[in-house]
Amino acid sequence: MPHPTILVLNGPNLNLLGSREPGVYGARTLADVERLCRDACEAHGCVLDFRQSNHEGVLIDAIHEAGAAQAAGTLAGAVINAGAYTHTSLALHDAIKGAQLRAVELHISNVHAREAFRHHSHISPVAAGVIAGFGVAGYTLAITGLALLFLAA
Ligand code: CA2
Repeated sequence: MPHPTILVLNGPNLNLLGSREPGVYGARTLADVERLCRDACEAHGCVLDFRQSNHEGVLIDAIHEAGAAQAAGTLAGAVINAGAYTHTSLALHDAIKGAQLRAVELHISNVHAREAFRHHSHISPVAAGVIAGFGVAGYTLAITGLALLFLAA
């Protein structure tokens, strides 16, 4: 499949990146992250679809859409930073599983070195891989990992 799409899906509050909590999430904005992702996708011959929503249902719809595109052969998979929904959302777990989406779970911070309520993820059991703690460079790592998984499939 020439130039498959990679979806990078960002959940709640990630639109605030770069404006607050730079000690935890760094100084780069979501627009900066989008540029990083575009470069990483181009390096792997893929096309970026970059999204952010603060609404669980919008994220679920995007996952369903991505699952259908993956089944049709036009999408390699998705990098998902579900934000705090990672720790709460059975609905996102069910959406990824139901859509049979190849997903890499991504966190900017090392969630395991933070509060106990961030140690459990509803996404991990349905993710192909997990990356956490590398700052926004983790998006590049996740895209590389997803491209490798896609090539190996
Ligand atoms: O480390 C990550 O990427 C997280 O997914 C970020 C979520 C957090 O709830 C997860 O436990 C770990 C929070 C995203 C909110 O991002 C902000 C960025 C700047 C200022 C305020 C929030």
